[in-house]
Amino acid sequence: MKSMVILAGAVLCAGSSAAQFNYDEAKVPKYTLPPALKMADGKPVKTVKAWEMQRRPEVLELFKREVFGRSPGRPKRMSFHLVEESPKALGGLAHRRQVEVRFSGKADGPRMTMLIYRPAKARGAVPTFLTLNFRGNHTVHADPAIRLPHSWVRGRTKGETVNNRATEKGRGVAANRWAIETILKRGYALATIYYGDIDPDFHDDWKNGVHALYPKPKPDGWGSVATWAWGLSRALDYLETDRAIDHTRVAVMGHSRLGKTSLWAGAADQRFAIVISNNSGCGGAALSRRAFGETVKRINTSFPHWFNDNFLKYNDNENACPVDQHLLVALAAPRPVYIASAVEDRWADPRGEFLSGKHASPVYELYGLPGLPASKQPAVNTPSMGTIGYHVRTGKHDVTNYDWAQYLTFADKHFKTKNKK
Ligand code: GTR
Repeated sequence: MKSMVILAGAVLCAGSSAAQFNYDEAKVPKYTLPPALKMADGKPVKTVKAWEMQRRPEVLELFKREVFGRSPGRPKRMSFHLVEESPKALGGLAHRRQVEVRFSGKADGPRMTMLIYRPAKARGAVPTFLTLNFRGNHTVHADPAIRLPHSWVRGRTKGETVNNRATEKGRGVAANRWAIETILKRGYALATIYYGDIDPDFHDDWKNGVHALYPKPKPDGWGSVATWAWGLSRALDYLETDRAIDHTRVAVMGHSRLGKTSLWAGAADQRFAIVISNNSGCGGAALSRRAFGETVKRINTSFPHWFNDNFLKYNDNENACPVDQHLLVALAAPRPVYIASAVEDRWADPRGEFLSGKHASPVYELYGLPGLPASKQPAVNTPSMGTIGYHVRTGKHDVTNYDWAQYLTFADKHFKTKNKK
């Protein structure tokens, strides 16, 4: 891993300053986006069939080859183990399960632990938000029964980790990002996994996490974002076996690098019913060609392990890339996608995130669905919800109760959940 200092939401490498990045709308370069509804050879795409049979596979392949990398399928020997369960968690509000997914079937091999809370009183299978977390399952709630992660963890506060192992000090430290009680009261389950269980977030040349099970990839092989997304698909493999969960109504949600991950998970695996990107920025919902805030070159330099090696070709050369991020959103069609920005999160280019939703809309319209209804970027704290939803809220790079409130409303609308608030 390169030497770097991690600040809230931004990484500054030694010797660089934020001044070299553009935050001026007037200085956004002129660009032409690859059209959603035209094949790479210029042939127009006029029907859902042509989108699904020709253009969508073409775009998906381009993202695999040029951006995120190719992932393997479901491992043959993968197994699921219920390691803990309580029908009366969180003061009786939740039924809690902790499930270990052993990727090679071995207890001491690469594995991830999923924490699942569902409404204790729910009758029948419930819709679910599936999300990765940054600091360990035990950080999402003060619940003392949540297991500490077994994997490498980057501590953020004093004592949260010792030698990159999580400690009790981290319990509940990220709870303000997880509206767990609200989610449960609205009739949804929440399933979460520590992302480092799948692949620890540093560049180690594909040795740790699940990469240990596979040969070192070629230049178009899976980077960490694709690997985390693969882990989400494996989580969904488990959820398909859990009768308390409605696996046909799973919304995959993620913040920041994990928002990039949820977009790619939803693109690569069409079993996800709703895709939610929270402040995902460069390599996520933001259009790369705008080079506003974080750029392709910067992200490839700070985080060489996130994307595949082919993506390096587009450093300072975004226009040469055969895809841009509106096409990542379009890969979710006709499933609903929600894109959330924050005013102070300029590094992630809120306007570029909005424009991705806008430019993905023609694909939804082909299906006879509204894409993103707003013609201009909506005012602050004024969500626009079609089959694509968008908001820009006040505040910084974060996940807030406001964000969750919109995701719940959006999920109610599309899952047709009957809810008393
Ligand atoms: C930043 C990175 C962003 C975003 C963020 C995060 O430093 O530049 O692309 O992913 O990290 O994931 O917290």
